[in-house]
Amino acid sequence: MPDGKVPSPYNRVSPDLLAKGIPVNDRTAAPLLAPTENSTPEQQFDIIVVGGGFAGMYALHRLRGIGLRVKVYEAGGDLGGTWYWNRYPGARCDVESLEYSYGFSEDLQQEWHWPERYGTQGELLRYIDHVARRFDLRRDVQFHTRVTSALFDSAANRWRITTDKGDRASAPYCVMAGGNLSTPRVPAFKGLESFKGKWYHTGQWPHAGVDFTGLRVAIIGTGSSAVQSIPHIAAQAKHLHVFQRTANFSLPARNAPQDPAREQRHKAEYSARRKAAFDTPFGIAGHPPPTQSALAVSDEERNRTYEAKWKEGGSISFLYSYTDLLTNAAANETASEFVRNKIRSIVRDPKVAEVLCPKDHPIGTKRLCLDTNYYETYNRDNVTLVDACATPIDAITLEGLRTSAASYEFDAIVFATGFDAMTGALAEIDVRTSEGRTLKDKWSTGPVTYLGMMVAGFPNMFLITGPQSPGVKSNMILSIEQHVNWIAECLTVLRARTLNRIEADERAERAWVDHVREIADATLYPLANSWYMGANIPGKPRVFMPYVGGVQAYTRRCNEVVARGYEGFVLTRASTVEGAA
Ligand code: N01
Repeated sequence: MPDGKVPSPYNRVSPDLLAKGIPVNDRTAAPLLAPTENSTPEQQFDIIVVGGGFAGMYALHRLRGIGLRVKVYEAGGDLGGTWYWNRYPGARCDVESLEYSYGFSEDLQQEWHWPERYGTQGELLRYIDHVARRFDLRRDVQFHTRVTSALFDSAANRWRITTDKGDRASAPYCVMAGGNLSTPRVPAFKGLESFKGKWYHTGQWPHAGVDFTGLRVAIIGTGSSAVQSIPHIAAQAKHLHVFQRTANFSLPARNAPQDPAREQRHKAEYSARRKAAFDTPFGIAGHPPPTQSALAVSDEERNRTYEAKWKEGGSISFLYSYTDLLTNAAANETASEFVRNKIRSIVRDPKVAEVLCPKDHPIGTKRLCLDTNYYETYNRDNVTLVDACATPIDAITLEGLRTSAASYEFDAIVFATGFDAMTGALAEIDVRTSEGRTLKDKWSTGPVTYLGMMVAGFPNMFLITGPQSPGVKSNMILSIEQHVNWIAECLTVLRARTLNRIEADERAERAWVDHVREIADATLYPLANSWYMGANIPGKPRVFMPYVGGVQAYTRRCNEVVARGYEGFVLTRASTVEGAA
């Protein structure tokens, strides 16, 4: 694995690697077959959707609703995307479930009951299954199938898709809904293949679960996945060593059973709340916007505010304490130091506490983690924190792991080392046009899109919550619905005007990319070595990828573009040699 990719369960994996317990989901259900030759006849659809997570599911439902023949290809064995793959212990959403759920159907949002404030991975899959059954989604989804190439045949005005199972399919339009955090990456540590124990990646966790009872376990990484899983693994393992390269800020989630009165109130005003969410920066209603700078109040008042937010739990509310926490370093430092002091008060060993205190980035500029008993876990006798910044990991060894300072023996290693975020899923597909343009070349110095939804030079290909959209900096489901609705309306307009091609204009794209960068540069976000910047993948261009101007500004812009006759897009009727829309 020289490039550090986790072997996909649906690619051929050598039997000796399989025997070592590489986390391969659905081993029995997903035959590890070589693709058949490209002799299969091409299937034709009106639109092809790549990915069956929350985005692909809603795209299927919504696009069916405007009368299109839709086909979804999904690599996993079922719907769910992130929630299908990320089955590590403690996996749970960090946005409250009453918000992190579809709003497109009033009946659906009324009938579903979320038992806890934040949904567990299992609960989210149950919800996904309910949605799939209720809207009869699975009949148009082909599972265990990874799209490998997408070619825009300009003369035919069709996207021609091939898959790892040898399928060939085409449609005038395609929707890339492969997700932002769906390509797990294991760093290219020397010696991984020699390790005699088992190893796992949090983002490709075995469906049967893993029993760590009595085992000596290492976990590498301290991002959200690690912060959630560490307390659970520590409770099982004989001993857990946590290898932390960079300390991360985490706030208490304060998860709890759903309060029935709160749920009732929420449901009574659901549609108004969903609407109001579009008028907020993160796409989540119910948090009054801050009105003053953190530097405009006394230390006592500020600490009282932070203390109240700490007790309440959740990240949005905390970052919403003051207007300038993400734009002014001095203001941010007050919040950062508040959390560092909390860490110092929770973790009994002052040396361990100091290593856990993040000092290299302002709070909130990396994805803020939410936890249950994360810092408390370091008070356990069976947990050891290793500072992998001071003593970096040299290699994985036959027995375990070696740092620059010591050797360790483990029965299992957990890689909580993250994803090739935001561009990884698309980079795994050979996207090109019949004129010879490739997305790989176009994005060689970082992704460029118009509104995070289309790429100039690649007509009729839509992205859902792509780079330069608010996606990952928002309530993902709300952003997904906004994108899919925009696309569905756009296709309806094209059809009504007997047009069949839409393409982003290069100048509009450039202006949008500049705008996204200017907004980011006015914040503290670019100061962190985050996956938002591509900083976690060696060699990846360092470009701040999300749009951080807020959901409200972004939605307004998307609506204005439509009101001005699809400003920045070129809509045409392409004469085709076959199958025009
Ligand atoms: O991944 P990450 P994640 N040697 O990239 C470390 C979403 N999510 O899977 O910071 C040693 O955040 C790396 O260290 P450093 C959420 O958006 C949501 O945890 O690069 N360590 C870091 O500590 C989240 O942000 C939920 O120095 C190495 C860790 O691995 C995103 O997914 C739950 C290393 C990777 O952290 C990704 O989270 C889980 C190396 N060579 C995830 N390489 C919820 O909804 C990397 N690391 C709650």
